[in-house]
Amino acid sequence: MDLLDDLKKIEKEAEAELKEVASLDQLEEMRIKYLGKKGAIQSVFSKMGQIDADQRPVVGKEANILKGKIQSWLGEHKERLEKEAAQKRFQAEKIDVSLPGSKVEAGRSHPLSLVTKELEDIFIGLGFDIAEGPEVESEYYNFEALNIPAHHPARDLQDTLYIDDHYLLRTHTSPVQVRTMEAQEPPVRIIAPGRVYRSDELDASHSPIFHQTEGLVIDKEISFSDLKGTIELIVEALFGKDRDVRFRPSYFPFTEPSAEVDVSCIVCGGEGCPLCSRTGWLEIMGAGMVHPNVLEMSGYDSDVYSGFAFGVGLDRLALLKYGIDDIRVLYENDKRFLHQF
Ligand code: 2NL
Repeated sequence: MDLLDDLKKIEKEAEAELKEVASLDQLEEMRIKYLGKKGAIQSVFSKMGQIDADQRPVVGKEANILKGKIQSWLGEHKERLEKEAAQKRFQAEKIDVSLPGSKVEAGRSHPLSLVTKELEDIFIGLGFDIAEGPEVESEYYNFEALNIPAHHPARDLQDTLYIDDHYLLRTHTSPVQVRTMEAQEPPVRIIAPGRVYRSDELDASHSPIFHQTEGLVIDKEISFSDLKGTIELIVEALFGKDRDVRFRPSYFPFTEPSAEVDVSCIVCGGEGCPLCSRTGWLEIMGAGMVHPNVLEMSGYDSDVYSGFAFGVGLDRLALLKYGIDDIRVLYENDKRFLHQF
């Protein structure tokens, strides 16, 4: 047996195998194979007893040299693999600090939110509460309780979006006021802002979804002059001191008497221009004294209590206040439009 030959074979084999080692796991396998307790070098040492005594120091020396050689090969290779892995990681984690940052864009309030908030602030200042209610309503709360009879055109499929035979998308926020009256005794001082629905085709001045704020005041001895005073105050807060206010007789089933409220044109001041169709006036809300039937249906004694109510279209108010000529832009969510507010 020639152990020196064996050592040479082991060296050649290890040298070739090392080239194929591509991972730290493979490297460890190789270490065990050559340098482990049952490894190739150890097997040479364990055969030492079978060779001539004078050969033993020579073989021992060579075996130790090869052991050291393989150890240093493995060490160098390990370093190389670790460096490559680190390089790969650095490449993957590379950050180009010269790239522009990703900007967090600050949000803006929608013009409808702005006018709603403005109205809420004004009314909170006057001692009103803000009331809310469901957008899917029963025929009772949306029509019946508001003295709107069965044959009234507002109830028609043409005008109202029905969910089924008895439920519909509220056509005004009045049901919120009815629910408030049912739930509490006078005095009542509330506004009900919110989204309402009608079966309208979308065009520059109509949208099937729009927004309204209704107000309701009920107490003993509330008169039409309370209504006038309150509305004059609101108009001043919304449009400034220079505006005139005009009340025109009108009709709503839920108020008696009823009025349309006009404000002197915010563009021409009353001279007549395209915005006001040369009348000098802009119609901004409807109002009136709450009909006794409405009070009675909600459980209030109409001999003791009286009240006034009004309704403002928030979309139209937003268009007027911000000089917008098409309602559709309020619902398109085009950021170029929304970012102007
Ligand atoms: C308009 C007209 C109006 C009311 C809404 C109301 C509510 C109750 C009782 C009586 Cl619970 N009235 N609301 C009254 C008059 C007019 O709105 O043209 N809105 C845009």
